Amino acid sequence: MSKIDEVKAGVAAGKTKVVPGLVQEALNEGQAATAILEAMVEAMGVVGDKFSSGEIFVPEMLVAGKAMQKGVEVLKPVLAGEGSVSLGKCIIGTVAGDLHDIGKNLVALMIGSAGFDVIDLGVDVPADKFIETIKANPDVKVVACSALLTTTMPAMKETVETIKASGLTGFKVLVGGAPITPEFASSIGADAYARDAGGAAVKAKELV
Ligand code: B1M
Repeated sequence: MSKIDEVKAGVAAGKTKVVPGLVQEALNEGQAATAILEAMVEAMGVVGDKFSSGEIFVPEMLVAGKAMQKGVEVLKPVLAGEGSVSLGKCIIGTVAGDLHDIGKNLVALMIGSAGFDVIDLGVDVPADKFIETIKANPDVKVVACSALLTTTMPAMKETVETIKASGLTGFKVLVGGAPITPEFASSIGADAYARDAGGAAVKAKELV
């Protein structure tokens, strides 16, 4: 089994203590950080499929998520890059009712490494919290909202609509997450949609 496959298997099995070492070994072997990250994302896909088919349950999904987060910690310095330019502030959060943050954290990491100062509001962020933070940071350039559940898509809609109706200006709203489509993004009035973390960083740069 290749080191990358070992990382993938370790994440899928939720081996939080082993994964960081495997990720470091894969880096030492000369594997690209992006390839290692891709393997971990694939592992989460496997975990999701097993959850859907009733083979595993929430605790296994949770521990796999933790293993991935531990692996990402090792990759962070490599993925983050120099970050010497400043493109302004980006406020990011996972919308109300949604506790998924692995993808949002990757988006924050990539947007940060693209040169933005990231203000991460975490998960389960109500629309009012976005508004309050925008008011406290009137120079914000991008407001980024993530949602991972079909059931929290309405919360994303409410968030974007509340932000747009607030009259606050000077920034663009970027949305994304597994169930979000470009059509949904434009239907709720978002300024931009990105499919993945790398795409979010590219889009955020285009928006300023
Ligand atoms: Co949850 N979960 N989960 N879960 N979970 C999913 C999302 C699910 C698809 C699994 C499945 O059924 N196959 C399913 C949703 C189904 C649906 O909505 N139709 C699901 C469910 C049902 C649930 C619960 C309801 C389960 C339950 O309790 N019965 C529950 C909900 C809790 C809540 O939020 N209120 C729940 C809970 C959890 C855990 C807490 C156990 C854990 C999360 C841990 C954490 O995040 N800290 C968890 C996990 C780990 C998953 C899966 C397995 C993995 C998610 C993940 O981290 N993927 C997931 C299955 C899957 O994804 N295949 C699943 C890796 C990550 C890098 O990808 O998050 O997609 P992703 O992010 C990508 C893109 O989406 C995009 O870029 C990222 C990186 O490239 N992106 C953006 C994300 N945000 C963006 C923002 C942008 C742009 C791009 O711009 C701003």
